[in-house]
Amino acid sequence: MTALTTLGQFIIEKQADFPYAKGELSRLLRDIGIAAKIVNREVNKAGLMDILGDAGSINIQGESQKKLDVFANEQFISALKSGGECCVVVSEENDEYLYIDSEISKDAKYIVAMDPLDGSSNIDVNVSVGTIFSIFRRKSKAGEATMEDALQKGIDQVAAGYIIYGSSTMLVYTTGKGVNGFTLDPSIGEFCLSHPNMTIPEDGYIYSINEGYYTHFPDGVKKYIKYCQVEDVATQRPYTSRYTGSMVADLHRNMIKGGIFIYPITAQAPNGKLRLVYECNPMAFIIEQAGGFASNGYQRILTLDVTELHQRSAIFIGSANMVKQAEEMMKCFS
Ligand code: AHM
Ligand code: MG
Repeated sequence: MTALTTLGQFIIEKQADFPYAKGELSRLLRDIGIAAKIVNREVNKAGLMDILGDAGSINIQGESQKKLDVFANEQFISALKSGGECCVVVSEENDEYLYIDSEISKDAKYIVAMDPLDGSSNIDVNVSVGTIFSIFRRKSKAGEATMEDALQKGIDQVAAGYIIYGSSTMLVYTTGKGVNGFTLDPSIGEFCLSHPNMTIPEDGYIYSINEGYYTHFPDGVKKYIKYCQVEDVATQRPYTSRYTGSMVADLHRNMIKGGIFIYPITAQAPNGKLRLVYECNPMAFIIEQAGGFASNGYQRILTLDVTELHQRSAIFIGSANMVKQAEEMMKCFS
């Protein structure tokens, strides 16, 4: 029997990868892990409690918030506040960035951007949901952090991860030195290393896109979908189509099995639907660290300029060869 490595132990062991670090990033990751367990407990109880339904408020994107979104947002913020390593939180659920103005946090070095509960419309129907997080070092030296601290390019992330609340709950993260996955063992209440050094196959046979919007897609995307559907023995086509409506679940599956996830611009969403800062960038960092690639159809996601907290982007992400091929088809029509 191999010895169990908990998330806490692993984070401490890996601190040696950052010889000049003083343990702040490790503590920050540990704080996120603690909040994830609390959110997991509530997500698991969702069907039992009178917690479903709209909280009654509308977020900046004009979407109604579910109560569990609000709960998850509060839990992560509270863990980050009490941990003291994070000075600014950017969240899908908050219109503005939140500067943590407490004695222990005001000069903290890190910024956290997050989608506390992504795919939350799936909660009502017991389909997997997820949390996505992205971590940056602040640029300003001290005092109140600025908008510039919050609006950093994806390439400047120091860590990113996601939690999938699925048939089992997993936390997957990178600090820029590969990707590792931990499965929550409910009997001991610990995330345990279950997927060391995760890599995504270079080629895949799954495509994930909301084909219901087909008529509203750009021609390059239509061409790629048709390519996926055409029979060809040599390339093992037609590919399989899988789409849950939870980005974390779709990407997690594609990371393990190989595949591409696409949310392009559409006639209704001319800049795409997904948010660059706390959905596309962290997922792009993780997938690239696993050997895959992420693009907006024309440019690497991690190099895109960030001008707004809730900026949207198209995304093509997953197995490197699939994303490159989709990019080629986008070029045909640009
Ligand atoms: P949300 O942040 O409001 O939950 O929206 C993000 C989700 C993604 O998880 C998912 O891939 C996408 O929205 C699904 O959108 P659609 O229903 O338009 O296909
Ligand atoms: Mg989201």
